[in-house]
Amino acid sequence: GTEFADQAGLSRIEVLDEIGSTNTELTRLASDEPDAWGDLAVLVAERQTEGHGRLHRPWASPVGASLTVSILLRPHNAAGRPLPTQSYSWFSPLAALALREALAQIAGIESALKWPNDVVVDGLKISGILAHLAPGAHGEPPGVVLGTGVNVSLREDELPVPTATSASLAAGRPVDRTALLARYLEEFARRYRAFCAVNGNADAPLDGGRSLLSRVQDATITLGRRVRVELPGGRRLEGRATGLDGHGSLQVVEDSGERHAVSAGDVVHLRP
Ligand code: BT5
Repeated sequence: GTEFADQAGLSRIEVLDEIGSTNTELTRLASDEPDAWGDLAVLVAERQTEGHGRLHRPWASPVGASLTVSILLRPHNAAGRPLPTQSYSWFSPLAALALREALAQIAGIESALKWPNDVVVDGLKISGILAHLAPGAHGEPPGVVLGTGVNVSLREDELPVPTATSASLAAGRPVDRTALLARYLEEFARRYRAFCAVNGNADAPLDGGRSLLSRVQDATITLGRRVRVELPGGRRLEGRATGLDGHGSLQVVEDSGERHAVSAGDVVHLRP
């Protein structure tokens, strides 16, 4: 644990046998003991009994077949100043890119991002990511808890919804859960440090390479498609998803020509 944390650049990693929700628990732990977790801490559960997604929707995680992990972030730039909170919307796409890389390396699977927070393989959901604010330490701005659920070795009959798949189903062979977790955390930590180093600027080159915005745009299969978007209040939009703006909002152009920047909602990909 500690050795891996040091090597991956994490401040702490803990594994629990069983918990309701790693997101809820890590938020609680971080507010009870603000100094005990550091700036990039990880909580993993062997068994998660009350996992949730957005809007209190349930997240299913069959025991032994899923990864359920939460990451506490207290983002600071190179000068030690807190990152602007506007940059926080980029943490979940950043995590999705890291998971995509881990799935490619460990399971040989090609995956993509579906806006706003899914990782999909051939259109089927293999992972969902849920970010929310966490209490900041000592009067600092809030941190973020970033939860990831990954379907690692669910069999066909264990899939909770018809739109789901698992890594082992997609790869057609067993996938090592621990190896996938380790690679995910390494890939995440590296990208996250690079993003903090540019002060959370999604347009800035990362590690001398392309910007986070352009990497996320390239990996997101929602872009360029016809979509139906259900907004949080229940209103619906239909049109073409043309891109992401600097906050990670989805730009949608309706047939009438009216443009929208959608910051939250559920997307259905429509046939052209
Ligand atoms: C998400 O929500 O996809 C975010 C899921 C985050 C889960 C992690 S696990 C660790 C941490 N602790 C938590 O309590 N949560 C996080 P959303 O986009 O709202 O999607 C939820 C919907 O996905 C559900 O309504 C189902 O339709 C579907 N779903 C549930 N379980 C699934 C699964 N295992 N695989 C694929 N789809 C699933």
